[in-house]
Amino acid sequence: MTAKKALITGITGQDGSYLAELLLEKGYWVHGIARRASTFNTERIDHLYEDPHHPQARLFLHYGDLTDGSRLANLLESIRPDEVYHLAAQSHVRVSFDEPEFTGNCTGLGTTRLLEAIRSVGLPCRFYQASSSEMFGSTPPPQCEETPFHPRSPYGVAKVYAYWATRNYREAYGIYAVNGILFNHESPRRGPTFVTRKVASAAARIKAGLQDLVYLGNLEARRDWGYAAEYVEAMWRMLQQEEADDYVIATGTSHSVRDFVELCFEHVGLDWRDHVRFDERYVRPSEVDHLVGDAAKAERLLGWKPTVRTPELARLMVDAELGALSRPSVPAAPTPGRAVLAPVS
Ligand code: NAP
Ligand code: F7E
Repeated sequence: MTAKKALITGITGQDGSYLAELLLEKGYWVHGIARRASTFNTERIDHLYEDPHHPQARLFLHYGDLTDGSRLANLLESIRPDEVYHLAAQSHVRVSFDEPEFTGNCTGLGTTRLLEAIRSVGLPCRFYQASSSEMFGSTPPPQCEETPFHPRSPYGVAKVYAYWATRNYREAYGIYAVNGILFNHESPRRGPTFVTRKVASAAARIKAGLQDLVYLGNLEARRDWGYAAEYVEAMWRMLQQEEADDYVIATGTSHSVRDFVELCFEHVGLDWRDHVRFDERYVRPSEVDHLVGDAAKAERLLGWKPTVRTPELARLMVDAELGALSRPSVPAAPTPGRAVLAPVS
C-alpha cells in the first residue's frame, strides 16, 4: 500500500510539530506550509527534518501564507495530499484585540481560502479545521458540540466564521471536512506568551535566580488545560472516520490561572505571592471566564481519552523549563539539522 500524504498548515507551531511527529511515526509523507521569516522559525520541527535530497526524507516544507490564496491552490495542486490539517492561525487572543483585521483575514478568511482551493482544484482530500473552545466564549460550562457560541474576542469571532465555513463546504460540496473543537492544550512547546508557558518559565527562572517577578493579568479565569501531545492524536482520528463530523476535545476539568500559578511555584518550592505582580496590559477588553469541555462524543466515537490532567501538565512544563536552563544554550547560527525550506517538485 502507498503511504498517505498529509499537508499541515501551521507546522512550525506547537500542534503542528506534535502532529508532524505523529504522522511520520504512522508512515505518512508529511508536507508543511511555513511562513517566510527573516529568522528561522522552524525550531519546533528541526529534530524531524532531513535534507530533502536524502532518499529517506519524508518531511517537506514549503513557503506559504494564509493570506495568499493562489499560493495555497498551487501547493494543493502540486502536493495532492490525502489529508489536510489546517492548524495555521493568528492564535493569540490578547493580540487579536490589537490586530482584529489581520486576525479576521488570517484566522477566519484563511480557512475559506484553503477550502476554496481544495474545491477549485477538485481534490478528494479530507480536511481538519482547528476550531477552538474560544468560540463558546461566555456560554456557561460544560461546553459540548451542541453548546451555542458566544465569542468574546476577534480571535473567537474569526474561529466561529471558520467553523461555519468548514461545515458549509461539507454540506454544500460534500467535502470531508471536520471541526476539532479543542480546549486549551499546552506543552513545553507552547508559545512563550501564553499564560501556562509564561508561568512555567517564570517559576523555573525565579528558582534559578535569573529573575524575581512575573507580571500577569486576570488570575480568576478558568480553563480546561490538557496536554498538546495527546490532542493531536484526536485530530488524526477525526480524519479516519467513515463520516465527517465535529468533536469537542477536552479533559473535562477546570482550574483557574491562579491555580496554575500555584501549581508551578509549589513544584519549585516557592510561594507564588512573593513573585507574581499584576499588570493591566495583560487584561482583555472582554474575557472568557470559564471553559470546561465535555468530550464524551470523542470518547464514544473516536475512542479518544486524555490521560494528562492540569496538575501533571504544570509539573511537566516546569521540569522542561528547568531542564532547558541546565543545558548549554544552542548556537543561533544554522546547523545541518536546521530545516531549510525546499521547493516541492
Ligand atoms: P501556534 O503555536 O500559535 O501556531 C500557529 C501556526 O500558524 C504557526 O506555525 C504559525 O507560523 C502559523 N501561522 C500564523 N499566521 C500564519 C499565516 N498568515 N500564514 C501561514 N501560517 C501562519 O498555535 P497552536 O497552539 O499550535 O494551535 C494550532 C491551531 O489550533 C491554531 O489554529 C489555534 O488557533 C488552534 N487552537 C489552539 C488551541 C490551543 O490551546 N493550543 C486550542 C484550540 C484551537 P509561525 O511559526 O511562523 O508563527
Ligand atoms: O490565556 C489569562 C487570560 O493566552 C489564558 C489559545 O491557544 O486557548 C488559548 O487562548 C487565560 C486568559 O490562552 C495572563 O486573560 C492572565 O483568561 O494562555 P492564554 P487563551 O486566551 O485561553 C484557546 C483555546 C485558543 O484557541 C487560543 O488559540 O490566562 N491571563 N495573565 C494571561 N494570559 C496571557 N497570555 N498572559 C498573561 O500574562
